[in-house]
Amino acid sequence: MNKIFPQGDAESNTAAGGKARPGEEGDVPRSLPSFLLAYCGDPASWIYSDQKCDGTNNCGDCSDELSPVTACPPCGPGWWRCTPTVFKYCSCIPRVLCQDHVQHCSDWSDEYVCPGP
Ligand SMILES: [Ca+2]
Ligand SMILES: [Ca+2]
Repeated sequence: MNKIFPQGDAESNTAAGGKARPGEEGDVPRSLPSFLLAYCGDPASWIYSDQKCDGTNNCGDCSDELSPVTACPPCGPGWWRCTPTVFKYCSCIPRVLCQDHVQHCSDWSDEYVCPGP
């Protein structure tokens, strides 16, 4: 996953005081412009705004993927809608996980309903 770092001079970021780099646990992203950030259902947690609605559970509670915190569009063409068994995904799994003989949906629809990638 590519992360967006702010454009512009790096010196102003260091000046803002960070030993911690953005993305590290416990870091408060004071030095980043707010448009680069999105907050999770738990306001203490944050993600880069491009991690919102990307299908991956970045917040840990899926609040970056699911209402009411975000209004993400439904699964795209590369995704299969189901309740995943894996922590990494929220309401969709990538279709490459269909028909791979491993259960990724709680109802097994990735193996028995999804036609595959
Ligand atoms: Ca996400
Ligand atoms: Ca599967």
